[in-house]
Amino acid sequence: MSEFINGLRAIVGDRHAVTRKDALKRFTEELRGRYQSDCMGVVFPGSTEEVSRVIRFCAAHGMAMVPQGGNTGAMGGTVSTPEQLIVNLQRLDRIVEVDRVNQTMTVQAGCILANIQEAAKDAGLLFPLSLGAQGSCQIGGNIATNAGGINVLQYGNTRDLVLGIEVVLADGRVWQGLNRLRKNNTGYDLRHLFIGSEGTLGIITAAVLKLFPYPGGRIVSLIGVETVSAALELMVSMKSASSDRLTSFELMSQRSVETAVTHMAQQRNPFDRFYPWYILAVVDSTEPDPQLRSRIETALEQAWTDSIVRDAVIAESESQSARLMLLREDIVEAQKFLGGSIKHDVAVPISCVPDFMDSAYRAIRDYMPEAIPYPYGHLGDGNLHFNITQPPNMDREVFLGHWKTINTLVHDIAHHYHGSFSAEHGIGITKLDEMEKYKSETELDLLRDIKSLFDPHGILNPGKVIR
Ligand code: 2HG
Ligand code: ZN
Repeated sequence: MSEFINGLRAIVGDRHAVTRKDALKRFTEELRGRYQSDCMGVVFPGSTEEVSRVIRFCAAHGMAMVPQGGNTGAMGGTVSTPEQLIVNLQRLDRIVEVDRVNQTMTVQAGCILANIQEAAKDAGLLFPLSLGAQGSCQIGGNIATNAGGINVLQYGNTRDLVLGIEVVLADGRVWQGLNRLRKNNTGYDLRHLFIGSEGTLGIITAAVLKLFPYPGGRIVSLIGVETVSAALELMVSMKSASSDRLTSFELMSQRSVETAVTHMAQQRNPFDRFYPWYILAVVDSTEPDPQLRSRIETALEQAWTDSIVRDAVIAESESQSARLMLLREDIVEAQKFLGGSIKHDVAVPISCVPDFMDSAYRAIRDYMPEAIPYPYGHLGDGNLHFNITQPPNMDREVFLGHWKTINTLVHDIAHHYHGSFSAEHGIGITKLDEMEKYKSETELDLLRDIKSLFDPHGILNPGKVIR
């Protein structure tokens, strides 16, 4: 083994191939603590050329690799075994070019998402991908997992934000697909195979990202409603009042807001009582637009008159906007104060969300009456984190032992509404069973054929996405 490591060191330099157990922890610790992960070492290539040489070297030795960015994924996509090598892209952290006229940015895969957002902002532009882990996740990982976040409603998933990619293939060849064109209709679009492939088809080393005008005007509101159906009525009227400029339309349950207000020091009840559901709505415009603001106010007043809305606040300042937005972040963090939680990331057609919610609440009540649904999510995309927190008197581990059964209840209901068992977080190793259960044999055959075409010896992130 030491001969193997020495071979890697000859490629990347002594300091950039690590095997010390204490130094590996950060790369093998898994976000949700559900899986044991270990590896034979972590290698940090410093260029596309080095990634290519590492892959060739591993291929020659039959060594399986787990590509890794910021290690912030939720589905165990970067979990490794003691025989596998983690290939971490963090040294490829250069913003290569910002093209203000083309409105694109070319970046290396290891760039931290927040740094990309900053670089775009410095050029008066926006890179709209925005999610909780943005301070540490890397764009290569975002692309490999087709990350979602809170701005998908207006700008789409990562898939919609990537014009081109550079990928190192399983045999070490480099596919230079750094396309900067807005239109390029030349046969199969390979880029889309790699986006969302979770490192199973190749290692993404660079990308061309789409940028947008920076929204200098932002109207953030927090709204209390009685039902999810009312929230959807409100969405329709806010879309129209804002001329379809809704950037986020996020749903939070009473339980989640109450928990954040109780446990997070910086949170206060935004209204003088709690409501069954809350919406955080964000409307963006290039410049501050008083007319747009007054149209939003009128829409909210009308919704209040029509008994769709029970209460609403529109932020008066940037700091108030930030405070309202922090509530959405804090409800995720606050879950842990209720003990263990079993997570979901489903999507259903937006009009089916109320029925999905009713059925899912009923199924949980029937299965484990004391368990506490803690749903929230991206209502504007029909993507719900229908999370369940443990009954207060149950042992945490006993509760988490029901993970699979509770997942099945919720995923079956999403499936019934022609939904998805993974709308945002991908597959990793967490959702392998669901792939087999809910996808057709035809689709699974095609997916397996693609995997064996790109990675015939199964050395790229084996055992992830598809068995
Ligand atoms: C979010 O929407 C993230 O905040 C995390 O996708 C969701 O872990 C979760 O439940
Ligand atoms: Zn989410």
